[in-house]
Amino acid sequence: MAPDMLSGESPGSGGSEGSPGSAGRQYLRIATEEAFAPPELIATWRAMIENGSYDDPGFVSLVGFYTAGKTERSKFVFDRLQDLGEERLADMDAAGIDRQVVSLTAPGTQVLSRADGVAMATLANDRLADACRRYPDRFSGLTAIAPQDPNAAAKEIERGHDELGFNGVIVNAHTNGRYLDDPAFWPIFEAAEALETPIYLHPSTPPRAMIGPLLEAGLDGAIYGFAVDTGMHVLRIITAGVFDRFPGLRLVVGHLGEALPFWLYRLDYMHAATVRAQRYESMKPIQRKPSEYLRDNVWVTTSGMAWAPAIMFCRDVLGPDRVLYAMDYPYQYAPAEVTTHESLPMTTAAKADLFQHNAERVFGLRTRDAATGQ
Ligand code: 1DF
Ligand code: MN
Repeated sequence: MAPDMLSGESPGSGGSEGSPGSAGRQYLRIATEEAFAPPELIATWRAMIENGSYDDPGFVSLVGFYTAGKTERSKFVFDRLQDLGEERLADMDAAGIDRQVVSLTAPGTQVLSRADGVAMATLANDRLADACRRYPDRFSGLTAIAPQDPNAAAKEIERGHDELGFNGVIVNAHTNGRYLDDPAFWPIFEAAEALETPIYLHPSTPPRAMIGPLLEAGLDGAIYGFAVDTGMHVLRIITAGVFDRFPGLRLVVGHLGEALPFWLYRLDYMHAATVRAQRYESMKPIQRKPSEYLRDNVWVTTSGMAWAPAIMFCRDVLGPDRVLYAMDYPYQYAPAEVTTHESLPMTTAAKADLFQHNAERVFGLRTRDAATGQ
């Protein structure tokens, strides 16, 4: 691993009593927003950057940076994204991570043509399924899709669930500036709801229509632009009434819900006022308050947000069963942040929920029970 990725003590070791986790921890550490990319996708992106065939400014900013490979960070990230074996496992061991829920990194297939996107999603899923079969105690997977072909995406969700043993679906933000509240995408929601499998709505750079002032200031990426776009994406899904139509649908949102938990009060107040005023054709009455969908249909992960006040706040306003651990490997491979999570002012049982049980419940993971070993 790159030495500058490490700071502070290694959290790998722990207590010493009867244990599901390494080194006698009372619980497993399951990291839930962990990225990979097949070399074929990296090569395709690289060609798109080099021949200028896709000039979306967010794509060029994000993928252009990583494919240029000029910095320690970009080299480390692109190297580790492509590994689903020894290097990744060694990094997990060094950080004390028992299991990764692995998903295709942003922007995934969503910048490709329909046909290329569908083929690439299939390839990525086959590759990830191989790794999960090779290391069943270390990796679980989410199904990659190409939303630009919603019916093929729905079929791939079924294949991922029924044949590949995956535990959810990954969608990497908007698809060419189109958001999932558009009914054209609803076969995706229909499939996920029917199979009771969650959709992880992961960010990417904002689309052309939004990115201007963010990009100008260097704020389009993970520092802030990701959250602006994906937080809005979640709100569009809520206000369009998607959860009224698909009440069993579950979304998982990273980065502590892309700041939405902090907005619950204002969202409810202003949504009610706006609906009452009949100000927008696009904002019709829905059955519940925005905060109710955010509490009942949405789970949040701590990816990139290893900060006690924010994590405790989210547990407080969403419920302790709604917040789950994530590292965001390899983008934020910071083993010291595992220690930060371990130091949260919480009981061991609450930490077991944060690190293990909440993830098992929302993704339907079957991992060995501490007491019975089953
Ligand atoms: C970055 C961060 C890139 C995250 C990611 O995928 C990503 C980054 C392209 O720092 O450029 O998943 N993240 O979730 O924070
Ligand atoms: Mn991420």
